[in-house]
Amino acid sequence: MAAVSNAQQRQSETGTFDAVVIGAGFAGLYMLHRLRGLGFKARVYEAGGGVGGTWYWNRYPGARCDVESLQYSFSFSDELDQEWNWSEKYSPQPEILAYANHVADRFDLRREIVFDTRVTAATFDEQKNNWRIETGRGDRVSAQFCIMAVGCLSAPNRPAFEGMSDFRGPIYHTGEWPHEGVDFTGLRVGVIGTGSSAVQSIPIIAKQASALTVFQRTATWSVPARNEKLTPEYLKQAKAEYPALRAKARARPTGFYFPFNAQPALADSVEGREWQYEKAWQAGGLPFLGSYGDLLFEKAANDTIAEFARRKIRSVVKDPATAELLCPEIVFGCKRLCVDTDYFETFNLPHVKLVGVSKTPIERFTPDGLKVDGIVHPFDAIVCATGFAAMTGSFDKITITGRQGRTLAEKWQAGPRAYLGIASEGFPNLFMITGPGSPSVLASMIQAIEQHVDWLADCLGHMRDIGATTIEPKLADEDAWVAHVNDVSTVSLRSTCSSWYVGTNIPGRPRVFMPYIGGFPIYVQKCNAVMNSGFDGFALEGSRGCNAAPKVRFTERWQVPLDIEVISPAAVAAKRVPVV
Ligand code: N01
Repeated sequence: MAAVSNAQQRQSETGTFDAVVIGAGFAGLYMLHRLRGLGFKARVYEAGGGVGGTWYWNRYPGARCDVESLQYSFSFSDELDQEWNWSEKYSPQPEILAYANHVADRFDLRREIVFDTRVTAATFDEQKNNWRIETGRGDRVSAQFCIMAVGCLSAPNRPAFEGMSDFRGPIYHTGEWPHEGVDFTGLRVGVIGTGSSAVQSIPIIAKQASALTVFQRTATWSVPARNEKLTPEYLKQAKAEYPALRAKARARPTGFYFPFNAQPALADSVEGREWQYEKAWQAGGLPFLGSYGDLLFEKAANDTIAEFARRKIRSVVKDPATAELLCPEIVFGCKRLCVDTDYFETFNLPHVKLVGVSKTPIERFTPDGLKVDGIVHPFDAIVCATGFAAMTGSFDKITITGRQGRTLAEKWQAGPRAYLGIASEGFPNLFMITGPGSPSVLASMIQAIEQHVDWLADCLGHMRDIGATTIEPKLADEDAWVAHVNDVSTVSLRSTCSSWYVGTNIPGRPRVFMPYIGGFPIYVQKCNAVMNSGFDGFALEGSRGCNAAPKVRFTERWQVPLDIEVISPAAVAAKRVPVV
């Protein structure tokens, strides 16, 4: 069915909805599906021209997910699980986008989605107890509930280098890649950044470019993906076991399943560790971090995996000076671990050069290229693989005004504050799917999204059942949760470096560990407890039966015990940081 707004000339709309959802990525799609199932009148506004969110915008060469496709997918429909066929272990971006489109079509979601429309403002009306939502295309609608499905990594970080407008060639950002693709054949290309987007795109750009220079500020840890095609036999077997795989995934702190060795690294012998690391390195991907249970808690343990990975880099990269520059000094896995295909190998190509910019930052763009340490590097095109204003960047783009005219930006000036990463005091009936303070990016995103949406669907259904007009976190409970999120993060070595997890990739942002690192099942247990207690920590107003037990329609499937074989930061922290 044609979407409401695919016609560029559509009329702006007014009207009233039960819920407005902002964003039509995986979060917005599933939220809409649940709202419709409950009989809520919903509208989704999406800035892009299609569904898919992250996967709509991030079309750079080599873009894939670092969670296996069989797990990076919705789990709410057995039929969907059975009918969709992933072609590769880590399927490429076009296939993930095709999957998002398939979901939109299969569940007939497009009729309520308005594309090419950016929400600019959302304002809470304290008299009417609803939200007024405005878009850049003149829409003025109201809704009892406003649901932010805006994504965690959706607002591109474009560092303001001097002289950018002077550069004569095109400047691309990996997170806003041209839909028609870019042909770098025969061009001199500069890439700024060495995070996941760069690590994936550099080997492919290098195959086209006549010369490629990579500007590296912080050397990155990366593990070979060992990506492979999935055979029909493998898929058949995997699908037969899908429900069990989904259940095992939910019980993991990461929300996805992989082999995990809970033993401490230092309890093993040198030879034992070498064997274990080699085995995991050959298997590839993020599970390499599951080689031992204490790698992200004990620096001495982490040093052993770091030294192994450095040796791997040195064994691949032939030029010793380049190899040393590529060897990270930070804690292994401190920033999001990269997963690559031929990243380090690419630096052996004669036309590929690495320039360190940690001590001598990029000075400026010039008409011909980039100036570093007094030297101009000439380019025909420059790629900024400089990441995102993570977790809160998409909130910043919308003027969100709550009670007494206070904006969310004002409230979050010193860092985001949200109860369970779902809602924020002073902003009744405003919800965040995978917001700051929830596992979000530290879990498999689609599982984290589904759990939030199911919880919200039950919450909204309950509010309707009891006639509640508003729900809003109590300040004391929100403060306690924010403190807990922060406390738990301190037990993880991930809190020790500068990264987008803590917001410091953007100059001037306060340093706050934003995702909840305690572990997915522990977080789910907390959410379930809040719901089962009749929304403990929230104030419900206008209801006929505040204390009524909520009817659980969708959250049932998230009643999962923590996989006790696996060590979670919350479990480690529990000795000194009680789960609130
Ligand atoms: O962004 P990043 P990304 N001068 O922030 C550098 C997910 N993702 O788009 O590290 C010079 O990681 C910056 O340097 P430094 C995934 O969760 C997943 O690559 O700050 N350099 C860094 O090297 C991932 O973590 C997948 O010192 C500058 C780079 O730019 C997240 O998205 C694929 C600079 C930014 O790296 C973000 O990844 C892609 C400056 N002024 C993305 N400013 C998969 O699933 C920034 N940099 C595999």
